[in-house]
Amino acid sequence: MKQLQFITHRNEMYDYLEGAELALKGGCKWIQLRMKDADKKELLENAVQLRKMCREYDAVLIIDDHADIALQADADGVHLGKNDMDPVDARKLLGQEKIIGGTANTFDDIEILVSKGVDYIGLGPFRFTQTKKNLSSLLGIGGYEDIFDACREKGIHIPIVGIGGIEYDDIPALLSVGLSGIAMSSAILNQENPQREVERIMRLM
Ligand code: TZP
Ligand code: MG
Repeated sequence: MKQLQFITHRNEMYDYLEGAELALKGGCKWIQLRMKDADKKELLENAVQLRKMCREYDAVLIIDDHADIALQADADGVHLGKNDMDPVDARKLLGQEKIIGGTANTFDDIEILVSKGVDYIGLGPFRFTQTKKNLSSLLGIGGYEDIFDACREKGIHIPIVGIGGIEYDDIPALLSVGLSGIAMSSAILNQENPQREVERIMRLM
């Protein structure tokens, strides 16, 4: 089965944890707590609360950017962007049991992240999105195809998840390129019924 990763965000309707709870209720088994504007105290409070919720639903909890918060909240792992802690240092801090993910925009990024021992890679952006500021070049399906060709050529077989502006109708084509999963935020939260949208996506996975 392919994986849906829900990335938290907030909009006029839902706060971070409200959105996460709807994703969990819809059957999503992987939540990334992403709170770009929060300070560490607020992030830790939300992480501890979401830790409990994810345990109830038997879902994985990953903290965006902050390995120290992942450790303090006893989350399952951390997702590191290019400006965050080096994955090698995060591994020293978190140990072998925790999950470390990294962001890639190119094949070169993937090679570097693999050499640094990450467990999975978030590759994007697929298309324009307002959820993330300072977006890198858009990949489109063609970009993913090229990068997967390069991975196969170099014998790289790490789980890679697509991210950035992905909508329900994009999923089949993206999965057929070779992605092991899809990370989504706004296309779920902006639905009239986010929980039902997650249920629909999970059926597709
Ligand atoms: N990294 C690249 S795009 C993105 C992140 C965190 C945002 C994903 O959210 P959306 O709303 O599915 O584009
Ligand atoms: Mg980040």
